[in-house]
Amino acid sequence: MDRKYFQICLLAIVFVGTIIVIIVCFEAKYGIREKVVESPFWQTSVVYQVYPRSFYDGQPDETGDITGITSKVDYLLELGVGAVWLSPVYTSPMKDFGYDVANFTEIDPIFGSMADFDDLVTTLHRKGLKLVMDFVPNHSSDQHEWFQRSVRCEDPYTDFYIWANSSGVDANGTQIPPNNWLSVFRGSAWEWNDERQQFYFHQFLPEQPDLNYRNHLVREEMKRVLTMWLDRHVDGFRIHALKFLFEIEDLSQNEPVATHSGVQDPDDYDYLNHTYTVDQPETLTVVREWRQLLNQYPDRVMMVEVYNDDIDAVMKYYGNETVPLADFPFNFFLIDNLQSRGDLTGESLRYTIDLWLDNMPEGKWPNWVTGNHDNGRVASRLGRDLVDALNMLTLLLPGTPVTYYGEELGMENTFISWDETKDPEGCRWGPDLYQEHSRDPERTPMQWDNCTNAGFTTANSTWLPVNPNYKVLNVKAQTQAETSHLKIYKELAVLRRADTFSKGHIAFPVVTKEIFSFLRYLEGSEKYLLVINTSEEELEVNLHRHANLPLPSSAVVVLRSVTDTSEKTHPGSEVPLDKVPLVGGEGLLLNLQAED
Ligand SMILES: *[C@@H]1O[C@H](CO)[C@@H](O)[C@H](O)[C@H]1NC(C)=O
Ligand SMILES: *[C@@H]1O[C@H](CO)[C@@H](O)[C@H](O)[C@H]1NC(C)=O
Ligand SMILES: *[C@@H]1O[C@H](CO)[C@@H](O)[C@H](O)[C@H]1NC(C)=O
Ligand SMILES: *[C@@H]1O[C@H](CO)[C@@H](O)[C@H](O)[C@H]1NC(C)=O
Ligand SMILES: *[C@@H]1O[C@H](CO)[C@@H](O)[C@H](O)[C@H]1NC(C)=O
Ligand SMILES: CC(=O)N[C@H]1CO[C@H](CO)[C@@H](O)[C@@H]1O
Ligand SMILES: [Ca+2]
Ligand SMILES: [Ca+2]
Repeated sequence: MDRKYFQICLLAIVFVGTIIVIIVCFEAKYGIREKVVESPFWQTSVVYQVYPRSFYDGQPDETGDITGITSKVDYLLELGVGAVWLSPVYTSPMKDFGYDVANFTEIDPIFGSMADFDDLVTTLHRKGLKLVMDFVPNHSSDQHEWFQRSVRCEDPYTDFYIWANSSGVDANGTQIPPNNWLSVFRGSAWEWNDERQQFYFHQFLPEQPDLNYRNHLVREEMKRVLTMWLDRHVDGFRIHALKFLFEIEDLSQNEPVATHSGVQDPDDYDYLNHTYTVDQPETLTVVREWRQLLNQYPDRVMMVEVYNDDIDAVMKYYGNETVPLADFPFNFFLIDNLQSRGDLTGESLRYTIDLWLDNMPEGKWPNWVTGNHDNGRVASRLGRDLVDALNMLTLLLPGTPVTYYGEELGMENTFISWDETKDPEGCRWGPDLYQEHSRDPERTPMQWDNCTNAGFTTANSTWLPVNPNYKVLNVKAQTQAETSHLKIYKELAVLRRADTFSKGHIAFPVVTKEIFSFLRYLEGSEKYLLVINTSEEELEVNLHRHANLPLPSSAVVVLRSVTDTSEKTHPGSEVPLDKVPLVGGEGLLLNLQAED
């Protein structure tokens, strides 16, 4: 080869190489800066709650476990969710199914080992999914070593829990508690301990003594717990029963009787007005400490569980621009305000959605919850016909949807006989009343296929009975069907990544008793209209007649509920907006094309 030609080639290669190096360096320096402004994962992901006892029994013994979840990661990936929130897997005597933790830094053998846990985290991360742990700070199990040592007054554990002297003995020689405070699960919140000769306080079961957050050593220990999991690469925490963290310091104060509750039974939790035992201002100080701890790690989430009818009390947990606290407190209003079909109208949906959006502090991020391990299944609470509409609603509203396992299939409450009842809250109410209180019906095994035990386990039985409808209602059947709740859910999970949904605005063009609708739009992007028929009747709606903003004359169907089989609303067909046919409970997603 010509020597000169060779030199030119070499020069050209060096030149191109240099350019590439410059580009790579530039990308490394400024590309990272660009990533900082990317949305955090918890804003772009659907959060999917896995109740580990009931998801999949990988090591078959009737109860689901961590290897079971790991073996189903591909299912989660195909479903399109971005983060798994794992209900507690910590060492526990299971008096409250894991919400009574005996060791906050250890995995209970029923769920597997720490190696299994690490494997789950690695597998999820490899597939681009996140893992959020349940953190249960208010109380430990009475089997926790701290409590055992506190009973024996061994320092520094003596004041790790809330201890108080008896205020005397009654005629029968029974110790009288220091005040009238009640447990959420009925009766006095004080339990006498013979060994220490004092009462200890428990907001929940006697086997769940409350930790004493007025003791800074407790706060330090719990921060060590968080750090340990963060160092194990978990992507954040869902914080359990947060409003119960602090009680007032003066234990001689009785709580006042609730004036308007209508409750006559003095052992019922709702008999008292809990002014001294929930939502104390000190709780926010501790949440602030946890926030600061999480901020030392990149892209971690803090979601908090605060049940309260008072929206302002809930919003406080967001903090504000200067003092950020949780990324979000769970929005339970879609559950609380819509307890049964009778509560559901276009107007009540609008009210409930506005309640959150209008009260949320500036710059914060909304979230939408329709079910969890403490509330009945959507299909049973509101109606089977509404399953798709509610998934459309939560996945397409601005904010983060939180889906309880099985809701993508429209799983239903399972009847559980008194003999089979496991939930302590159900058990405490006795055979006549347990059905109103037990949370077992919504905790039954995930329905994978139509094999024995719904394909949940190869063991002979399951810890809670499988819903008998599993033969037709299961993942396999819904994957094979032409249309199904599962298929709609998957399409929604993809669709919501579009700019219109992730960044767009919202408007509510038509809201009547029967009809709820919202519009999602963004300049330069597709415009979508979700229309929901909240009634049980088939309707033909003239959207123009009720619209509070201009709508085009027709729109194209993107998705519809499985219950709608009409030719007119087949996906891809054009529907005139003055004649929109909807079956009862239907959700219809339309693409509004620009008017010519
Ligand atoms: C919790 O478990 C870990 C790991 O087994 C152990 O090292 C630790 O001492 C336990 N902590 C308590 C307080 O029992
Ligand atoms: C509780 O009772 C013990 C023994 O009677 C007494 O020494 C202690 O001071 C009392 N504690 C409080 C807070 O009253
Ligand atoms: C004392 O015991 C009797 C019999 O168990 C019971 O009926 C009564 O209510 C008890 N008295 C008090 C003050 O608890
Ligand atoms: C509880 O007390 C507060 C004032 O401390 C009052 O505003 C509220 O209405 C009371 N709630 C009930 C249910 O009695
Ligand atoms: C933010 O919250 C903190 C703590 O509650 C409070 O001190 C501060 O005034 C608030 N700032 C604004 C701008 O509301
Ligand atoms: C709604 C509610 O109170 N949920 C939980 C509160 O905490 C107890 C004790 O850990 C749980 O049993 C409940 O599920
Ligand atoms: Ca198992
Ligand atoms: Ca507490």
